This record gives sequence, structure tokens and C-alpha cells, in this order.
Amino acid sequence: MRQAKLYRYRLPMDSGFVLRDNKLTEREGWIVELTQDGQTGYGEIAPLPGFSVETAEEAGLQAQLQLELWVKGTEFTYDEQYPSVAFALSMAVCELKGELPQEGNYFAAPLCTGDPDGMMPLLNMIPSERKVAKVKVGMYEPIRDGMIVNLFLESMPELMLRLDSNRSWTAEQASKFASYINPSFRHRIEYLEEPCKEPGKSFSFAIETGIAIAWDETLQQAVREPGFDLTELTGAKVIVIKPTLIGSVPRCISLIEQANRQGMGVVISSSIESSLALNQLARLAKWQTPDQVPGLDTMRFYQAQLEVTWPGCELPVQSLADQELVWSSH
Ligand code: OSB
Ligand code: MG
Repeated sequence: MRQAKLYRYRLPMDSGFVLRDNKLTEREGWIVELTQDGQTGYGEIAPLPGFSVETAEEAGLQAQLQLELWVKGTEFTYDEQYPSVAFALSMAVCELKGELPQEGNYFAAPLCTGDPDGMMPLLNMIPSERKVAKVKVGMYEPIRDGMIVNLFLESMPELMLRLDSNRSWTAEQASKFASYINPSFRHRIEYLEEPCKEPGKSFSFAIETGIAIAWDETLQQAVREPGFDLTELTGAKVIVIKPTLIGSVPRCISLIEQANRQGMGVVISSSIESSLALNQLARLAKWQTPDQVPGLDTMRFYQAQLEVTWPGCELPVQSLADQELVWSSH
């Protein structure tokens, strides 16, 4: 017999958390619980405002309809669902069937905000084989970004950096940034996500500067197009997969396999889910991208965890039982 529950959660965010000019003070989403044959699986639906096309409200309504059908015996059809719903329901099914291995990769690339000096003690603690950190660029002058990146690379000879400009630069600003990076350091930029407003300019940037790029926003946009074909997305060393924005676990796995066939790396990354889905992403990363450091250092944006703890995180944990149960099949 199948049983299902749908909870609504609300978690307080850190006051300093800003996303694309939106200040998110609270994160809201849904947790689905599937039970069958004595097994239980969980999934988190967490559309990210400004990034997801669906709202939390729309996703919750769709999830409830899907759950009502599922308990009657219908299997989920992920391709017809919003990405955040497909990700959550497929994750819950994976857990239910015991397909998601327990072991996770919790060595997320630390996000460096603020000044390099403050970050050094933490970065020094990372073992050299995975000494990689992520720095957001594109928020200030390209010259300032260039100097900071140089400073990081100069002071720690083993450090590799991932940079993310979130499409903020013109071609001129991007090349100004590159001109400030000491050429002998460029190969230690593992990649720069989406340097320019237009993907074509990011592509040219990679060729002209020798700095590898990664697709994040470009991949999210492309997968929404009918007839999407990853072989048309060239020029990048890595694609960043944010499952909440991409869709079901099978869809993510097939993208990973296709990327590997094309010789592109895949970095599984968070869309600021709660600690519940963040743990599942760490497990998905260990399972499907065992040689990559995932981009999951996002608990810092929260003031509380949900049900399960993220390793090393000391924030208080809210239990699922204390969240609002909005629908139950029994
Ligand atoms: O800028 O890549 C981004 C999370 C949510 C929305 C956008 C972004 C992110 C992250 C996740 O940066 C963390 C990471 O990729 O390391
Ligand atoms: Mg990005």
C-alpha cells in the first residue's frame, strides 16, 4: 500500500542573504514523504525565487495532485512536472527504492565572501588534493575582482579557484578582469561561470584568454527549450547542474552521462535548498560525480536546519513534525 504526506516548511534565512537584488528573509518550500512496503522516501520542493519559473504555490499544488494519483497506483511522469517538483518526487522515489547511496560528498567548495585574509585559515585546512574554493565576481569593479583573485592564488600555491560572474560583465569588462590575472595563474582558475551577459561572448572570452568557463544559467535556459541537445552547448569545461532548476534525478543522471561522453565535467550544485535536500545532493554528487567537488556550501545562508543536519553545521534543527502538514493520504 502507498501512503503520502505533503508538508510545508518555512525556515529563517540569514539577514545578509541577497539573491539577484531580492532579499530572501525566509525560505519556503514543501517536503513530500512517500511510504510503500515499509520503506519511506523524502523529497524537497524548493523553487528559488528569481531562478525557478514556478512559484512555491504552483509547485505545491502540482505536487499534491501528483501525490493523489501516486497513492492510487499511478507512476510519476516527471517530464510533465515543474523542475523542482520532478526533482523532489524522483528523489523520494530513489530513497524509497534504496537507489540513492547513503554515502555523500560533503566536501563542498567553500564560498569565499569578504576579504581573502579572513578566508585563509579555513582554506589552509582543506587537504591539497581538493583545495578548491569559489569566489563570486562581477559585483564590483573588474579590476578589484582581478586583484582579489590574484591575491588568493598568490598566497596559496595549491589553491584552485572557481569563479562565478553570473553573466554580469560586458565583453570589455570580462577582458579587463582577465588582464589583471597574472598569466601564470590562469590555469589555477578551474573555471569561471558565465562571465558575460551573452553566452557567445563568454565563449569568445574562453578562447581569447585561455580561462576555462562553465555554463550555469545557459544550461538552465537550454534545458527548458523543446528539443534540447547538450551537444549544442559547447565551449565550456564544466556544466553546473542545479537539480531543483533542472528536474528529475533520471534527467540529471542522463545529462551527466551525456556531458561525460562529450568530455565535459559536471558540478552538482545547490539552489539554496534546506539541509534535507542539501544532504541528498551530497549523496547524488558522491554517486554520480565521484571525482568532482560539488557546489554545496550554502548552509551559511540559513538560520536553521530542517530534520537532518549538514555535517559540521551548528545551526538549530527544526523537525519535520513541527512543520505544517498540508495534505495526507490517510
Ligand atoms: O550563482 O551559481 C550561483 C545558488 C543559487 C543560485 C545561484 C547560484 C548559487 C550558487 C550555489 O552559487 C553554490 C555553488 O555553486 O557553489
Ligand atoms: Mg552560477
